[in-house]
Amino acid sequence: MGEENSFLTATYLVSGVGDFYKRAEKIALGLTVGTWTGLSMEEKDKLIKHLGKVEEVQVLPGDEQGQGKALLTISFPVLNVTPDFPSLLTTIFGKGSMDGKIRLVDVTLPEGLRREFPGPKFGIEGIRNLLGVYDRPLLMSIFKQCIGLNLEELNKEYQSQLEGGVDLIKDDEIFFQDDEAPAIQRVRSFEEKNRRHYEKTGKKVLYAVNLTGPVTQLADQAKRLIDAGASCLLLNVFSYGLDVLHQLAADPNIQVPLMAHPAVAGALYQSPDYGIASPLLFGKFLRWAGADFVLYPSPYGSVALPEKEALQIAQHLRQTDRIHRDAFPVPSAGIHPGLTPLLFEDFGLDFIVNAGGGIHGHEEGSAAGGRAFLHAIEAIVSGYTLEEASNYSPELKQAIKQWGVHSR
Ligand code: 1AE
Repeated sequence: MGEENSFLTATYLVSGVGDFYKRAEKIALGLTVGTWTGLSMEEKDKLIKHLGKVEEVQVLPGDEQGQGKALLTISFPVLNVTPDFPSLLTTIFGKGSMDGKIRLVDVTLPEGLRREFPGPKFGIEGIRNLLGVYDRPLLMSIFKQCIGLNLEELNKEYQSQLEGGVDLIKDDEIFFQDDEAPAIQRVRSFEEKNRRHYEKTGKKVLYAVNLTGPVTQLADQAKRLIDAGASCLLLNVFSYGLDVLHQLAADPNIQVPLMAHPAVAGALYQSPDYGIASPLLFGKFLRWAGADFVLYPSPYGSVALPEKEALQIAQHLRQTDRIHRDAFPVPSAGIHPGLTPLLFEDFGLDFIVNAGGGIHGHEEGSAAGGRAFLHAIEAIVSGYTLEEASNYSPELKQAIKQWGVHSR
């Protein structure tokens, strides 16, 4: 990297007994130039510019088991890293991630280093321009029944999702290469449907096809899908690693939006004492890596995140800075139309309402499920309640009957 006198910082939440300042010094030394044995003075002098430094030790109230807690902030010379996630993560949270109760809660990068990460190619404005929708949260439908279906059956499902009036349709993340309906054929077929839908209704729709396969073939597969007409790519980013998203986002031949799915991320963020905090993982890291859309658990529904964390993620993704475009928060899982008022209250205009079961589980079918959501969203942004809107929308009325309306 070669940025002399420039530092990145990492903040850790640690728990345990003992001297937290000493623990911070051990991290600063152990993750940079030192180890558990001493080094010669001569080497120390030479290596001083690579040494980590304790910036802050903030002792927090301990827990009921008598364990103390503290936030430790360490600065690392930018000289120590190359501008990629493998180097960054190994430096700040490599071996140290296994050293007792320690959780990485925040990272700040100096501007020069941050610029080396691609960030989203489209951002919120770019996506809205692609879709021509500016005045409401977007609506995305998730394919639910897909494994084991042939192309004809999937075509029918796609068509009914389109007819529901959604803005985006995404593959389920568990849908991999499938002989009955290979990704290339799905793209050709669904994008043709998108084209016809646009001719008929004037409405544009993006299809996020699941980008899967061995990592060494991923960029080529992405290009094949784009050549076949793909308008958006879905990536199980945590199964592959953040650098894979980074490389796709930085690839000049990949000029479609990238959607990051959170599969496997629970193993990284769920523990209060270990792993990586969700606002950092989904908010900062995925934006730096280049996701235009970030799916993550909403504060409500079947797989939930604490509200504060879900809002912090959205804040990181939508922060305006001169370096990276913003990205769409997609708080997901177990979403149904009766949750739209709460979601709108929390996330405002620039987020995506994303649903699988809440669309396909509608008693009148998936098209009605989509319309119920759309009517709910349109009502809420116009200042109506769902109950009021349901007088004009039988689809919404039915959805409310099935799942209710949620308030705080
Ligand atoms: C947090 C990810 C949500 C997701 O991937 C998914 O498939 C949700 O489905 P539903 O809406 O819960 O049926």
